Amino acid sequence: MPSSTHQHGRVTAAFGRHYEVAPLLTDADAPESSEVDWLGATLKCYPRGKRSVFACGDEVEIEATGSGQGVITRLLPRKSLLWRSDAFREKLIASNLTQVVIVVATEPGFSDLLISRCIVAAESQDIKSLIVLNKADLPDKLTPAARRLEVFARLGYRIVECSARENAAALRPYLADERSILVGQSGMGKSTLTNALVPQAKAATREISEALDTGKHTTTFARLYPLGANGWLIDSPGLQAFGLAHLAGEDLVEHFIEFRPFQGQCRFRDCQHESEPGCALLAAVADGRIDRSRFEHYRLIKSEIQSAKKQSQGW
Ligand SMILES: Nc1nc2c(ncn2[C@@H]2O[C@H](COP(=O)(O)OP(=O)(O)OP(=O)(O)O)[C@@H](O)[C@H]2O)c(=O)[nH]1
Ligand SMILES: [Mg+2]
Ligand SMILES: [Zn+2]
Repeated sequence: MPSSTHQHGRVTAAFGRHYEVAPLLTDADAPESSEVDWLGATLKCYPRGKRSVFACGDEVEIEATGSGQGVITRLLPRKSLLWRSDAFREKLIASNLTQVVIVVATEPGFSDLLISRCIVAAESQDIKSLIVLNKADLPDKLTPAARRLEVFARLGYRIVECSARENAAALRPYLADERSILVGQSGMGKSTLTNALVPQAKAATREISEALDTGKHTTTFARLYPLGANGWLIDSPGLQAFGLAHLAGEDLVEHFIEFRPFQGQCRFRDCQHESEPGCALLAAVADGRIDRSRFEHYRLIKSEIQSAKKQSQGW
């Protein structure tokens, strides 16, 4: 039963055992809890019960226990959940997102397979994807990097070029009123973008050479920042792998949006799109209606899901 000590909160950082939770103002007439300008006013919260795991972005019910601390008593329903997994482990990344912002840069080089993985994760949760090409201030490298993104642009994914160092304003309209997470490889500039967009953020950034030398990522946990009146932005640690073992293999094809028109068009109902005669997907790859690199990404992710399923079953 709600009492004065019960309130709604948003998980702004997850540290495993404890969480940072920002209190939310709740309005009985409004369908959604509204955010408050909470920077610096978060509570250190522990979950009630040992097994509960929360994600950055979760809306929770908390009970203040005094001196800036509290207990998480309930998880409110998640509208979306981004997580990664291999055969043995699952890791929550963030929840209640409206958008995944995939950050790549003119340098260091980026993986287009990782972009496809991020898009698949977003599509599987019915949330938007946006690709940011950062470090546009390095002109020699801009054209080749932009060219590598054309395949995604042709599919309709939005691409924004900007420079976190010089001017990140181009990105602002895409983030207004959205609940976004910045994801991508280490060194692409996610934290620098966060600092440019959220002046109070002071997210840790470090020279890439130093980051690579120590083999560590600059950002070690995801953190949520308020952005504009109704939105927020999560800065997350660099992704090295983005395992999607939790996806059902048969659904994967749907998360490659350009494959959808060919679904159900193969000669065999149970076509695996490997080497079967009359496969509509293979035919579309052969005549260029489906990009070969995207089909390759599909194959790699699919075989990874299959082998993770076998491993976790102990085969
Ligand atoms: N030239 C240039 N350098 C940038 C830009 N944005 C970021 N950098 C530099 O790139 C390096 C990495 O930036 P970070 O913001 O720490 O990268 P990150 O994506 O947060 O990295 P992780 O936290 O390790 O995932 C730093 O040296 C930044 O100064 C940019 O727009 N232009
Ligand atoms: Mg970072
Ligand atoms: Zn087929």
